[in-house]
Amino acid sequence: ENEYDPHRLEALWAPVWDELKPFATLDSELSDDERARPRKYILDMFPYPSGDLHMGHAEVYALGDVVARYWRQRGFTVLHPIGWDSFGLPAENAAIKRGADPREWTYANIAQQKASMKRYAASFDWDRVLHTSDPEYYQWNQWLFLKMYEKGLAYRKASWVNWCPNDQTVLANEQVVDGACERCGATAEKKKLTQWYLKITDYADRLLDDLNQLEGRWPSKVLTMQRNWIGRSTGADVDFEIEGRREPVTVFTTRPDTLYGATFMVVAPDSDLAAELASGSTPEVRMRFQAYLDEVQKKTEIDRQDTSREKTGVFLDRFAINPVNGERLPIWAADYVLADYGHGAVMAVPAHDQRDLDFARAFDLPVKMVVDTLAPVTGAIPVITPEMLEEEPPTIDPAVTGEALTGDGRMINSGPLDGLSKNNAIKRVIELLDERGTGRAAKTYRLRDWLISRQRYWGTPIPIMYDEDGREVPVPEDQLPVRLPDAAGIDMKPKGTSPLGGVESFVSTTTPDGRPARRDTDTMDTFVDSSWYFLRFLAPNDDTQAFDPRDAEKWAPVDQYVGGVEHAILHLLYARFITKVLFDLGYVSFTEPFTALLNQGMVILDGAKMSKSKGNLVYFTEELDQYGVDAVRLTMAFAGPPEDDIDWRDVSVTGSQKFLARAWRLSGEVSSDVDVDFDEGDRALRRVTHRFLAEAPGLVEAFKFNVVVARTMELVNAIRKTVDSGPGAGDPAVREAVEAVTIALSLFAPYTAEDMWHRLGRGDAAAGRAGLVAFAGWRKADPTLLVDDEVTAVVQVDGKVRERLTVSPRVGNDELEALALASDAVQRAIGGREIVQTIVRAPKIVSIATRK
Ligand code: ANZ
Repeated sequence: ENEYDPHRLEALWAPVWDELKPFATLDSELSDDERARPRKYILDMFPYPSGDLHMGHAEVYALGDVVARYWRQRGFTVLHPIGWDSFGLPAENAAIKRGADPREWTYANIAQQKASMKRYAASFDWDRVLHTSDPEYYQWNQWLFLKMYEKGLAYRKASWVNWCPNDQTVLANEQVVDGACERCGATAEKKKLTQWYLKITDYADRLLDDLNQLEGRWPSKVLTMQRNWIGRSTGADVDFEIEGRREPVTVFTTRPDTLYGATFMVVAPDSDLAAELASGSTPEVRMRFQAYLDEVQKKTEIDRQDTSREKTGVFLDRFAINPVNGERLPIWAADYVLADYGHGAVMAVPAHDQRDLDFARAFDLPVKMVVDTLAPVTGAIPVITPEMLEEEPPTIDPAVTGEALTGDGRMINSGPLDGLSKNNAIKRVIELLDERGTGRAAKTYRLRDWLISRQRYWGTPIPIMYDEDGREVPVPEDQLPVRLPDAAGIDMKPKGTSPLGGVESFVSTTTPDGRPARRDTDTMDTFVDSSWYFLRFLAPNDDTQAFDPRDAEKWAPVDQYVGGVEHAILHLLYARFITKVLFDLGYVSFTEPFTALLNQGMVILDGAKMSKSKGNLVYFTEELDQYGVDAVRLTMAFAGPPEDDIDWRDVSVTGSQKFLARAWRLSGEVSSDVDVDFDEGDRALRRVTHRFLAEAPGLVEAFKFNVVVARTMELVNAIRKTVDSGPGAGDPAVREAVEAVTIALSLFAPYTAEDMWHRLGRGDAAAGRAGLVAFAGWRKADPTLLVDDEVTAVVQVDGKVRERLTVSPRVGNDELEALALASDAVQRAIGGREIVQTIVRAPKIVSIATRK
């Protein structure tokens, strides 16, 4: 009983917590006092149930828990739920490979992960668990789909889609990474299919503009990635009459100022427009166009956007008329123009656009300069020396140099625009086009509508049927859920059409007015499931609605979201989109789902991502068996700033364990009198304690968990000195300090902290969960104790002073070293080089030498 044994503490406290349900927050579980407190919603990204938890989970759930437990100590009622993102391909692939039932495979993994999470003492509300593969959950995906369908936000269209030849299913644009399937790495292909889309493009401006609200609360890297993904371009739409065609063709351009320099038009070969223009041309053109199209279809998007590639194309023997000067422009089909960007057609201005210039030079098309980039637009007029006048000036003509002139300058050869700068010419030409009705200011986005149909089994059935005339009929809400049939007897092998198509009892149905109908056999992209799950946590057991808007008022939006940066685009963008849709539908009163975002780094080994294939896995449960839960959790927090990767080779879990043992031992030495007057305690120690109490909250809120741990170590050291060579363990300041340590440790090492609290005589069994250390409450710092009694420690890196730290005179060598390494300035000076020697002389100096 007097040795620190983490496994004994785990066995002792886990059942107590199970019994008391400390973190249950359903309304029925809250006391009046808890209901009256301010609330926080802290959410960790929910896991996908493939196998047991891994070290990545261990990190995110340790860090998210620090935040949740911290706000509880600050007097908030904290919602911290967990569930499983349990639909998706891995379950189905396991089924195909091993003949397992995807449902059984999934729920067995969930049970295992859940047990591991409990053991890990993550402070989740276990009454709110959800699984997206439960009909009780996915019926609300179907409800959401129907709501969006009513509003015209869910629609079906035939178009070229990304196709994974290996998984035999379509992929959203977001799921194609570097031209390959994000999941299996197979090169993505193009296929023309009729599929369901959600109209995220209607929300492009709001998705972009609202990012400004998140500035400073989300990692700037994520904000940039979202901005680039949405990719707004501003410019103009210009209408060109086409000879032999009734309707004009519209092109999008960011440079309408260069309209007088257009010398040809290019259309995307895989657009309907190209096919139509070719079909109205000569038989020879039709043949050459078809052959070209066949070639193009074999290329990936990436190839097509590669500017270094040789330009290819076919002249369609058709002509467009430039609306400003009546010039006749030959029309070509070429694959550097993409069918699904802008209008799938461009006005080519080879003098000022490099892709157009490369094409013009390859096919001998005219190049006409309309911007004199040597003419200054602003600033001083260049000095011309006599020597310069002597020499023949080097030409800038793009037709000669092969370099398009993309810079600013004065307009030339452009009629009414001549002499204007680029920006003024853009304004002027848009006015001219507006007056004539042949063009207008316009924006274009890189963002595409969200393709959600998947030809797979293990997902949410799309709640649409088709009558005998093939017309869409939405499933009435009161017939939801459209249940996924049992897996037994279903052939899940990918064959390009949904496995559900083979289940006649599923497919065959009737319309609400009694006519025979066939169900849609595709399932939804699982990103639909996770786009609104944070709302379902508010009422996971409600079978009358997706969530109660009144609960949303109470808890949402999420105050702090914690998870991996791999979700920087897809998941976060979709969740932001659906939140705005729900706002527009009147279900929520906010427009952004996640007020703040923390992206933790990865856990790596020897500088490499852990993976089975590399054989460098560290097993989560083995670490827990060896060191105990608390030491692993503390190590995650102490390893460094949460955003950085943790190399498991560089951390010392043993060190964490030794520190916990030191802290725990103190709790047994403190005098048993709980009613001491702290004011009578040793002032020197009290000063250290109160500085800690004052500083730690700001550090937690800034996610400097590692520094908080270092400060806790410093405090433990100070207590040790007071006990061993100062006023002794009976001094009231010792009890005060050990209690502060215990409450701080409750964020990082819950088993150890609970036991310390109990040994200190504070854990009150009669008080229910309020008697647990998790609800002890952060102690207030006494301002009169915050003055002085500190020294400056100097940190040198390779002989140069890089940092001055304010520390307690009683700081230990280990803590001082940790504080030094936690400093940004020191890290910058180390610059990623290997540390060869560190000399620490607490409390004065740390000297670090690196390998040069
Ligand atoms: C004429 C022009 C002149 C252009 C010039 C650029 C420079 P971002 O900025 O990416 O939005 N474009 C339009 N639709 C396209 C498509 N479907 N596939 C390939 N290219 C397309 O690019 C907008 C510019 O890309 C547009 O402005 C158009 O070329 C081209 F000196 O129009 B520009």
